[in-house]
Formats: sequence, structure tokens, C-alpha cells
Amino acid sequence: METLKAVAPGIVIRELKLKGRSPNGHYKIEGSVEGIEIELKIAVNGLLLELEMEDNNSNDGNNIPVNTDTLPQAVLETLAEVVPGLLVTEIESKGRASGLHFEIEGHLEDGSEIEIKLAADGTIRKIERDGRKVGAGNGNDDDETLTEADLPQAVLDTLAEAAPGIVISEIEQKGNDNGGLFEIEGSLENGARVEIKISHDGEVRKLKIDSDYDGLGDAEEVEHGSDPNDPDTDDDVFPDGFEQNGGGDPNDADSRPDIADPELTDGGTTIMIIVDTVEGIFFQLEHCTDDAGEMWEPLGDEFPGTGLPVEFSIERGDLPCGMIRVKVRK
Ligand SMILES: [Ca+2]
Ligand SMILES: [Ca+2]
Ligand SMILES: [Ca+2]
Ligand SMILES: [Ca+2]
Repeated sequence: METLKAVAPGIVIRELKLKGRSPNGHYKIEGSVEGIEIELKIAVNGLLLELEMEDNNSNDGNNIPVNTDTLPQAVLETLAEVVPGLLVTEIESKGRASGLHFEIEGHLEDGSEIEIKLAADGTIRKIERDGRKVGAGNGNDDDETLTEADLPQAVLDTLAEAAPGIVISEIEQKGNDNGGLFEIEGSLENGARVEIKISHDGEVRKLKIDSDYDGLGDAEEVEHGSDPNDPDTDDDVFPDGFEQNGGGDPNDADSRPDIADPELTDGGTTIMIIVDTVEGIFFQLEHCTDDAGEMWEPLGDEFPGTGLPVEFSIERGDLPCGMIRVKVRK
């Protein structure tokens, strides 16, 4: 609310939705300020994630300056230095606390469009003027993927020792060029998933081996009492890691993770449900057809899980008894 007041004073809210699950959820707010359409996404913790304004009377929609007060000081300083006079028309912040970065769009007095990506500490990752990359940003553009060839020899040596035969699926570099940390993910010949963090000088900072690829590292499984070589220890369909992270007990088939997050919107007429899905499992929404909640019928089609949350919007008036459940199968 504080954030909302700061960036969109006097907003008339037309729609407010909570998306995702706390603590990582965000509010999607649509409304208008003095006739200008505004759309915002604000994280539950108040962090501004996205702000977009559009003038209905303009053909070239995105040209209304937005308030930049919520940007970190370091980001504002960099902007003032490299693109003085920039009128910011769109702000997006991405990533989690540690790797937070900002994508800012706007235009200069001469009319040229600017798109700039910055880390929270003000480091420029990329600048585009009229769609063309200009200057050389420090650090890595996060659109670029790093490959093994980008890794320093010390990191390669450590990797060969700690995870021999690893087939790398992803390399990310955190921090700056000289003291960065490489986060490497991949799989071993036996199918185990490996996540390893190595400093640029070859020191292992974190190593997680997940032999059964259920999201929990072997060490964590030993700690929790689940089986490091069985992705679903209690055979209740849900993988151990998914259970552990979703409030279920991986060792108890009667305890299942919380996968559906219902929310009433539009003045209570619509039920919005976000279902957290798992790859390899099928999901089916059902609604009850009697007041006792004993008879259930499918609502829509069964769908396969992808590992991403899926959102449903259901008219409450279409439900005879107002209850919905999610059925799962392998
Ligand atoms: Ca595991
Ligand atoms: Ca397991
Ligand atoms: Ca399970
Ligand atoms: Ca369970």
C-alpha cells in the first residue's frame, strides 16, 4: 500500500488480484490516475515489480513518464550519469533479492527510445538506443548464456574434480567479473542432478547432489529421513522436494503439499485458483454437485503438470455447491 501511494498517488483501482503464493506472491493492480491507465505489479513485501502507464488518447501508448522514486539510489545515479534527462516510461524489476535487476524504458529529449538494464547496485548490464545496443555494459547481459568456454581454468579444474563427467545444463555468473561466483547446474552419468557454486578462483562454495532428481539434495534427504534414491519416498505421487517445499511430509502418504491457492475476486463472484504443478503428474479440477460435498464432477480438462503454476478463473455462479478440489494422478 505504501508503495502504491508512492508510485501512483490518487490511483482509482479497478482491479486488484493476488498472484502467486506468499511470500513470493505479488499484487496485480489495474486502475487509472487522472484518466491515464495504469498497471502495476507489487510484491507482497512492497517491492515494485512492474509499472506501466498508458494514455488512452495517444496512439503511441507508452510515453507517459512514471515515478522513479522507488528505484534504488545507485540505479538513479547511474541513470543520471549515462542517460541524463531520460523520461522513464516503464520500470520492471526482476529476480530475487540477491540478483535483483531493473529493466527501464524511456525516451530522451531528442525522441530516441532507451532501454536499459541495471543491477540493483547501479551496474549497467545493457543499454539500447532505438533498439540497437550501444556502449559496452559491464558484466554480463543476462540474455546471453554462458558456456563452458567462458569458465576460468580454475573453475573447470574444480568442476572436473567435484562433479566428474557433468553435463552442464546452465551456467550463471553472479557478482562482477573479477570476484564473481559461478552457479553451475547439470547432470551426472547416473542421472543425478548437480548444483555447484564455484568462486572464480576455483573454490567450491556450495555443492548439492540430488541423486533421484526430486528437488532435495541427498544431504537434505538424509536430514529429513526421506530416501535419497527414491523421488517419491511415500508414494503419494508428489516428489519429495515438492512436498518439502509445499508444506507436505515426504515420509507420510497422508500428508500432501498445498498445491491450490484459491482467492475470491471481482467482489466475490469469481474464484481464482493457482495450482502449483509438477512435471510428470496430471491434474484435474473437480467441483462438487451436491451440498454434502460427496459427489464430484470434472471441471474442465485434465492437464499435465509443467512445474509451473497454472491459474484458473471460475465463475462462482457456475458451481452448484461452491467447492473445488484438485485431483492428481501419475
Ligand atoms: Ca533427492
Ligand atoms: Ca528422494
Ligand atoms: Ca511423496
Ligand atoms: Ca506425503
